[in-house]
This record gives sequence, C-alpha cells and structure tokens, in this order.
Amino acid sequence: MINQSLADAFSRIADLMEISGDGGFRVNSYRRVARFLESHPTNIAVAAADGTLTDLPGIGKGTADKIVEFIATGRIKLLDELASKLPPGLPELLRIPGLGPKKVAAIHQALSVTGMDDLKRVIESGELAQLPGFGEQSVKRIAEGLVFAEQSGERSPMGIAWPIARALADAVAELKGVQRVEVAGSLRRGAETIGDVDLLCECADGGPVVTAFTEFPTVKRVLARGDTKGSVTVGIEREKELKVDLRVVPAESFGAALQYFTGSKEHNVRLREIAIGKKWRLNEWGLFDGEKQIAGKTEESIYKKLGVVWVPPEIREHAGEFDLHETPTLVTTDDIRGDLHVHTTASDGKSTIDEMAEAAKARGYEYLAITDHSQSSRIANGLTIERMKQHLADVRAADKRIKGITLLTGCECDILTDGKLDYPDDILAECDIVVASIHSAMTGGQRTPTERLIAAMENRYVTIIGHATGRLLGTRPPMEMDMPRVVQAAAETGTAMEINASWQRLDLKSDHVRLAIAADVMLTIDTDSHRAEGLAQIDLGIRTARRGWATASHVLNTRPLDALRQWTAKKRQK
Ligand code: DGT
Ligand code: CA
Ligand code: CA
Ligand code: ZN
Repeated sequence: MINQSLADAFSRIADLMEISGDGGFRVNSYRRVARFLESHPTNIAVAAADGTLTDLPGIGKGTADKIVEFIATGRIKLLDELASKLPPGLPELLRIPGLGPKKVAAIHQALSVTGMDDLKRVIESGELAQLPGFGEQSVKRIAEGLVFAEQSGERSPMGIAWPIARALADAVAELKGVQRVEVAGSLRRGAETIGDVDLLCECADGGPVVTAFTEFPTVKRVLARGDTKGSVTVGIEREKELKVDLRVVPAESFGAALQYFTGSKEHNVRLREIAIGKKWRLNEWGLFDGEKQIAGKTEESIYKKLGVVWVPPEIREHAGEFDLHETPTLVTTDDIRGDLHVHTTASDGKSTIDEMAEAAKARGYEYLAITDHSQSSRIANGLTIERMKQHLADVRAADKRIKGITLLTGCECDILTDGKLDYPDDILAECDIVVASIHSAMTGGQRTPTERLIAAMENRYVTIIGHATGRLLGTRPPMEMDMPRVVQAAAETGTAMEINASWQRLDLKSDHVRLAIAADVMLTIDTDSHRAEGLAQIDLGIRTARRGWATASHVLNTRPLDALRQWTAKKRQK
C-alpha cells in the first residue's frame, strides 16, 4: 500500500521543517498526518480517487492536495523545496541514533555543521560537548551512533529490498522474449541487509529488454544500459536509492550465471578452487574443460560435476557447507503451524483479536498466540493487571467463537531494568505463551541486558525470549550482551529464543541462530505483528533461520498444537 510511503514523506516534511527551524505548529500537524496515514487500514489511494480525502480526520485541503500530488507523481513539491534549501548532508544526520531534528537544527545553527564529516570534527574538537543540552554522555552516544550510521548507511534491510526486487522481477518477466527471471545476490541468500539487487533474465535478444527495464516507471536514475546489462536506481524510503542490476543470460549459461551472481563471493572462490583442482574452469558462463562446456545450464549440474553437495543459497557463505554430505532440509514457510507473538488493539496493535485470528486462519495456521504488551509498556498501551484479566477472558471467548484455529492466551511481558518481570506469576500462569522482552533502558539499566535476560528465563512461566538484542536495522544498534551466556541459560532453563521476523528487527540474527542450535536451544519464528497483514513477514524470519542452518525440528512453532503444549508444559513442571 502507498500509505506507508506517504506517511514517510509527511514525516520527512516535518523533520526537514524542524531542521530548518521553521514550521511551528505545522510540524506537529504533519506528524499527526503521518501517524494517521501509517495506521489507516485501507488504501489511501482509493479515498484520493473518490475525492473523499478531506472527509478523513485531520486531513484538510492542503494535505489532500499533497497526497494526490504524491500519488500522481511520486513527489511532493514542498518536500523537494525544503530539501533544496538545506545542505544535502544535513538530513543524513537524522539516521544517527540519538539525533532528532531539534538537535540537528541546534548543531547546524551553533556550529555550522552541514554533514557527517563536520559532525565528526566538532565531536573531536570538544565543541559539541560545550553546546547547551549536549554534555559528555550524550556526545559519547552520538559518536557511537555516528559509527553505526556510517556502517549501516549504504545498505537496505532485506524487508525493504525484497518487495521492490520482486515487483521488478515480475515486470521483467512480462517483457517480450523473456523466458525466465531470478533474483540472485545477497537477496537470494536471505541476507539481512542488501547492498544492491541482482536480477538475471533468460532471453535471446537482450537490448530491448534492457531498454524497457531502464524505462520502468519506478526507475529514478539509469546508471548503465547495454545489450546484456542494465543498471538503475529506484527510490526507497526517505531519500535513499537502491541500485538494481539486470543481466541478460543465454539459456545454456543460466545456471552458471545464477550460481555466480548468487555468491557469496567467499563461496564462489572456494568453488572455483575446486574446479581448478580438477583442471577445469568455472565462471558465470559455465564449467569448462578446455573450450568445452561440461555444465552450467542448471545450478545443480555445476555442483554435481564438481562433486560438491548443492546447498540452498542461504548457507552459501563458506562456513561449513562444503563439508556436508547431503543437502540439508532447512525450515520453510510451509512448516510453520502458528505464530506465537502478535499484538492486537488491546495494546498497540491495529487489528482486533478476531481480525488476527482470521488472518492466521487464512494462512492455514493451526494456532495463534495473542501476546499483547504488559503494564509498564505505557507508550505501547500495555495492559494493567485488571485490563489483562479482561483481555485473557476476551481471548478465551474468541477462541470458543472462532472455529478452525486455536487461540492461545499470552502476553509480551516486559523485563524490567532490575530483571524482574512486569506481571506477577499468577497472571503469567494464566498465559499459554509468555514472551519476555526488554523494551526499556537498553543501555544503563540497573542490571546488564545479559543479566536481565537470564533472570527472566529463570522464571518458569517464561516460554520465549523476544527479540533478544533489541536492535533495529539501520536505526538502533543491538544491546551489548554476552550471547553465548544467554544461549547457555536458555538451554539450561528450557526457554525458547525467538527469531523476530519483523523487517526492522530480524533478531536473533543468523549467527545467533547457529549459536543457539549448537547449544540445543529451541527456537521460534514469530512476526510480532501489529496488524493482520504483518503475519506475511514470517518469510523474512524463515530466511534468517535458514541462514542459521535451522531445520523444522529446531523451531517450536512447526510442531502440532499437542506437541507445542507438551513442550511448554515441561518447563512449568520443573
Ligand atoms: P551485496 O550486494 O553487497 O548485498 O552482496 P552481494 O553478495 O549481492 O554482492 P554483489 O552484488 O557485489 O555481487 C553479486 C554476486 O556476484 C556475489 O555474491 C558473488 C559474485 N561476485 C561479485 N564479485 C565477485 C568476485 O570478485 N569474485 C567472485 N568469485 N564472485 C563475485
Ligand atoms: Ca547484490
Ligand atoms: Ca550487484
Ligand atoms: Zn512485541
């Protein structure tokens, strides 16, 4: 839906106004519009087409015009004007955790900072720490955030890149003469962030296909255009661009090209060494014995000829896959029988219990755990004990009423800064599933994050540790923690660890997944959905799990309901 892009554009307007130091009350009204659009349940383009935008709360004539303008042209003139008046590097600073528009404005005005390099300079010279409202601690956080922003700056989260790549691949597939299209590169490997998108298409005459590709309406800039390769950028959130390469490949080389451009580079280097060891040559055109092509029409043919086990793209990282004797059966979306972490309108979700249940049913799920926020999560409208009791009754009633799926009671219980849980045991005991998560004091709680997670796992009612590191891709670094110790405690207490599939999180990440599996820890793959459509994000969690070599047996929510109940009962009986 276009709602999210529109919401991004309006909050960008508010940000830029605030950095410019003007706007006043308009800043808040644009932020309200952004929040409204983000949570609006139906496609706003429909209201725009019907001419009924101004019937919506908080949307006046001016805003409605901007919405229509954005839908028609993909731009908002006001946003372009605001951006053109600011030094281009300045809005970039908003990507630094701990720096909001007010602070960026202050730094710009007082110290003439216009971008990352300037900011580094005033941090090192000590000037920033002298500014009112900054101080040493906050400058230290900004300095750390700056390193983080630089490292994550050029890459896009998989969840952003994937739908864009899919749409472009589908559009290429429609072009005349195209036999086949595949997504390759890091995206095919399910990497959490993507540098650029690599598309391959099979086609006899590449020129017209490449030309059509560079003329797709979503293309922002054309970087290269030839007979066998086109390279473009498309606009993504904020003012960032994502680079997309399309390569045209003949049928007899398609497998070789797919293998080569899927990577990883490390995997390819090893594979090529193996070919050289047999006095053969491997490249993106095929496997060759002298001038003769001996494999390469399919990817499998290359692995087979080389005597190497074909492995799924997700584990092609030269991290043990060459030692395998057979292709591993990694977990797939079809293995998932339910989601164990979702929210509803009872706390900060946008869909009701019934809507979530229907969406889960539509996915063919056997069960769904409703896990709304606990009392301390005030900004997430966490449930007080009284409200929680009512909510539990509501979930049970919905479970009776709705046929074809089992609703499990649950909560996402905050782990407080001292490691205690946010609900007393008698409430937790009423929950079939307790997800325990840290949402507050990610730096500088009374106890370290490691200690807090371990303390939570020692509670017999805690089923799952939610999004263990708390990271948000590109915006918030993970909490510092001793993951081997956390994983050990999960194994000892019989607590599962979640792979949170929401696109910003992917937490646990794949390295942690491997660590957890090695320690015999049970995993779950959950979406943490705040609306019905969110359940589809399970795919991103699946890919992360696969990159960590997870099979269905490692994942609790691949089990039938009875087996799930047996597993959760074990810890409680201890
Ligand atoms: P990215 O785009 O940074 O997220 O990561 P990739 O893996 O998609 O890397 P990219 O787009 O630079 O190249 C796509 C694939 O092409 C890469 O995974 C492996 C292959 N490739 C690229 N450069 C080389 C190279 O120098 N040697 C070998 N053997 N393969 C390469
Ligand atoms: Ca790539
Ligand atoms: Ca590339
Ligand atoms: Zn949650």
